[in-house]
Amino acid sequence: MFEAFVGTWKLNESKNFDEYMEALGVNLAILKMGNIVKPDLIISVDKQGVVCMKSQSTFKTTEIKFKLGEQFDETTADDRHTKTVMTLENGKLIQKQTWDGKETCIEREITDGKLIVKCIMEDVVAVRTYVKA
Ligand code: ACD
Repeated sequence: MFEAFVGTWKLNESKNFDEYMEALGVNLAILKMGNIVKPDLIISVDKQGVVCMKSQSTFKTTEIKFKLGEQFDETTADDRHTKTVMTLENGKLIQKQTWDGKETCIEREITDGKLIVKCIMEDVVAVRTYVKA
């Protein structure tokens, strides 16, 4: 089931991402970059079940490695230091990040061959659509 996520994806569309970054408390300079940048998302998995998720752009590149269900330390593109856990629920890859008593959730699912990314912080939802490179 996870295999559907594997590959190289390009950002194609982004809705409400500025509001999401604002809700996270991202500073204005970074927020402006976040609005412009169109990252590639490269997802792979090795034989041991370790998933690598790399978000690559001219502005910033981040990489996380994790096993489903196992908490790890993440440093995000906007430099939050979070405790993160990834799970697969009904075909959705769910990323829960907690830091400073706050929580955000990033849900990824494949719909019509596209990778739909929903970024949720309290009542704010951003939707970003990636297509296969
Ligand atoms: C995606 C969305 C995943 C969102 C996760 C974290 C981003 C949070 C804040 C953005 C901060 C800085 C962004 C500036 C440029 C980096 C490139 C965008 C990062 C996804 O995976 O699409």
